[in-house]
Amino acid sequence: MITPIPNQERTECFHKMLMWDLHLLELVLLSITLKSSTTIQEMGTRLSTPSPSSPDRFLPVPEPTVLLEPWRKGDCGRDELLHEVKEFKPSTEVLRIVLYGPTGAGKSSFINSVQRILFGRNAMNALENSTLTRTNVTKKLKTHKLKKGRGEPYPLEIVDIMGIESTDGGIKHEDIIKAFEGHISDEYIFNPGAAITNDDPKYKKNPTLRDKVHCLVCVLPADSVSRMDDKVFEQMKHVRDRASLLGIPQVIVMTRVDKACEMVSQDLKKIYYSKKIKEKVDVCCVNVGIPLNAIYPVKNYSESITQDADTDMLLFMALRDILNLANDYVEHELEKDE
Ligand SMILES: Nc1nc2c(ncn2[C@@H]2O[C@H](COP(=O)(O)OP(=O)(O)O)[C@@H](O)[C@H]2O)c(=O)[nH]1
Ligand SMILES: [Mg+2]
Repeated sequence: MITPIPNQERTECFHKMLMWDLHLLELVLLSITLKSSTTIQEMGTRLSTPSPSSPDRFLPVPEPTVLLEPWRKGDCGRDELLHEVKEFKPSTEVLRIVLYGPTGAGKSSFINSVQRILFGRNAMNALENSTLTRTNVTKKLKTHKLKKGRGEPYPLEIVDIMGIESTDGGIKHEDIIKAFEGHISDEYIFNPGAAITNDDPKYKKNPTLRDKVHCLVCVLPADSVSRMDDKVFEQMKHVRDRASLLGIPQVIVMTRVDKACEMVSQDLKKIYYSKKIKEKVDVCCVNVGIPLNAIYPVKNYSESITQDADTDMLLFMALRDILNLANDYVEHELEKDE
């Protein structure tokens, strides 16, 4: 004889079956979604949008690495930029900028890269340090006078200085300030133990506008900026505060983007679609306190010897804005004197 199942048990059993069916349906739907996703971009977006019944109970949800909208848009083509930069005529004889940032950030490489885009061929100017042996680490103030062709001077000087370190082995922020105020002469060897004093033979007591720096460029490496010691940011804050007080324009050049994002390393054109690069730009923005529109991600010409249009574009964009900002500052200072 068959004993009838009590009503309550029958309802529970029905519920369990219904739940299993629902789970099965979720899995089927998820697999259809994945199959019909045509690009990594779509796939990332679909996966990261949890459904009300949350399929992420079954699969880990990967973060999308590609943005649907670029975080920045290019404003003109390479030829236009090249022309604008090469024919730039400042309101003074020569513009002067200084690069500061941690050792190994790519300051010397940036100088070489800028010289290279102006020349249109490989050019060696500043000695880059070897990451393996840490040789050629910049220890003195060196002014690099740029050229736009053989024997043809370009109206820009880039001052390279010793790097900031989290230990006491790097440049003191007081020295960076003295350098951009124009007090330190070329070839001065920095002493990590003590800042320059007024009676040093390399100390200029009354610097002119020609000696002063017209734009401050903080150079940060995209691949390690998130792990940088707070002490480095603290030193930079002192520099920034003094420069802001004097009204000197400030930008960040974020180097080594190819080391920070695999997609960008494969194709530099995708830089403004890279979520990773955008995150690094945000870290720079928050930790140094410089607005997003004054941060320029670049890839330096450090490994390759052949010219590349995408590498050029990023460098040209940074250079064009630095030149314009530096010139605005010079004009403002000249107006004050009138
Ligand atoms: N892959 C890559 N390497 C870079 C880039 N910029 C600089 N480097 C390398 O990083 C190391 C440090 O660069 P360097 O210019 O000497 O740094 P500095 O101490 O700030 O002057 C060198 O080995 C460079 O070749 C970049 O954009 N991409
Ligand atoms: Mg250097």
